Amino acid sequence: MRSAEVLVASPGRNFVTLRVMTEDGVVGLGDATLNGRELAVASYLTDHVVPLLLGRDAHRIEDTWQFLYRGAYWRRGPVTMAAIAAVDVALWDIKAKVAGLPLYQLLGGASRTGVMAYGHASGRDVPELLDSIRAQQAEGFRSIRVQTSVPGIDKVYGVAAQPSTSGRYDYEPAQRAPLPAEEDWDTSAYLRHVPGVFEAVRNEFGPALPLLHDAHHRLTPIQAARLGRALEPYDLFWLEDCTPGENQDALRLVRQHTTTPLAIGEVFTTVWDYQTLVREQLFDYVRSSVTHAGGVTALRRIVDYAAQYQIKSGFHGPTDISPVGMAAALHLDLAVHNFGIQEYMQHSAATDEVFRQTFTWADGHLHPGEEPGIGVTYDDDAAAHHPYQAAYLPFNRLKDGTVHDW
Ligand code: GCO
Ligand code: MG
Repeated sequence: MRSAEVLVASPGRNFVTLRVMTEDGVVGLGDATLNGRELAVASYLTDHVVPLLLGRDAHRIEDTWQFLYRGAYWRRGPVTMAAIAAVDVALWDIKAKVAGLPLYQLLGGASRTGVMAYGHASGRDVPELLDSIRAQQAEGFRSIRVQTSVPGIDKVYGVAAQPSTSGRYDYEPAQRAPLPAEEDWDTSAYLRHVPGVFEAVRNEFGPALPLLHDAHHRLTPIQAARLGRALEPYDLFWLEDCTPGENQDALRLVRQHTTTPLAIGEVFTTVWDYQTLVREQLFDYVRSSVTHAGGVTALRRIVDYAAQYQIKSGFHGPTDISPVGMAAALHLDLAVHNFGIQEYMQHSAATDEVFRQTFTWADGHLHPGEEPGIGVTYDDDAAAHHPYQAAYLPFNRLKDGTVHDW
C-alpha cells in the first residue's frame, strides 16, 4: 500500500472513512464510524494502523486481518474492531476493483435478486405512528420497525421528535453538543404500553406486514420473556436487543418463554460474542454490522457459523453506518445463503453528496449495483464543507436518578 488516509467529516452526522491506495493507484474505502466515539477510532487508525499498512501487499486481506487482530495483542472491542473493519473493507474494495467485479461476485456471487430492507416508523401517539408507517410504505418499505412513545416518559429511544409524514425517516440519537443528553426510562410503563400499540398497528395494517421492534438493551431476562410472550399475538418479525448483549446466557430464559423471534448483536464485535447464542440456538437474527464486527472477512464467518443452526442475518444499518459500511453489507447480503433482512435508514442529502453511491432501491429491496468494488466514491470537495462536530449518544436515568441502559 502506498498510502492510507483517515478522513473525518460531518455531513449531517460524523463519519470516519479510511482511504487506502495501492502502489498501482487503486483506491479502496472502508468505514470506521463509531457513533459518539469517532475520534478514538480515527486515532487508532492514524497512530497505530496506518504506519503498519504502508508497504504491505494490499491483496493479502486475510493475513492483514490476522496481523491487525492478533498482532495488537489487545483484542476485540469496538474501537479496535471498527479500525480493522475499515482496513478489511478497503482491501476488499481494492481486490474487487482489480478483478473488475462488484464485491459480491468475489463472495460467491448473488444468492438472490435483491436485499429485503426494513424501514423505521415511530410516533408520539398511535395516530402519529400509523401515519409514520404509511409514510415508510410510500417510501417503498415492505417491512417496518415500530417504535413508540410511552406515557410518562419524556424521550424514548427510537422516537423521532417530529416524525416525517413524507420522505426520508430522520432519527439520529447522537446530538451535536458538548455533553450527552439525558433521557428517562420506566420499564413498567413501557411493558404496559407496547402490546396495545402493536395491537393497534395490526388492526390497521393487517396480519401480513412484517413488523420489527427494538427494546434497546433495557429489560431483564424475565421482563424480556414477558414482553416476547405479550407480543406473540402480533407476530413480530423480530424483537431486538431485549436484554443487554454482554450476558449471552440471558436469552436462555427468554427463549424458554416465548416464540417471538429474537435479534441481537449490533454492539457485538467478534464471533466470540455469539458463541453461546449460536451454539444453543438462543436467537434468530445476527445484528452485527460490517463496520463494527471486523469487516467483511469477520462478519462472513459469523453468518457462516450461524447458518449451521438456521440463524439468519439482519445486519445493523442505521445512519451511523456510513454509505461505505452499508455498501459492504449489501454485497454480503446478496451473497450469503442465510440472509434474513437488512436494516436501512436512508442517509441525508449532504451525506450522499460526500459518498457517491451505486446502490439501487426498488420495491422494498436494495441492490449494491454492478460497479467494480463496493460501489462508493468519496468526494473530498463536498466533505471539506462538513468538518467534524463533537456529538454524543444520550444516556438514560430512571425516575430515582439511577443510570440505566440506553
Ligand atoms: C438500530 C440501533 C441504532 C443505535 C445506534 C447507536 O437498531 O438501528 O439500535 O438505532 O441506537 O446505532 O449509534
Ligand atoms: Mg438496535
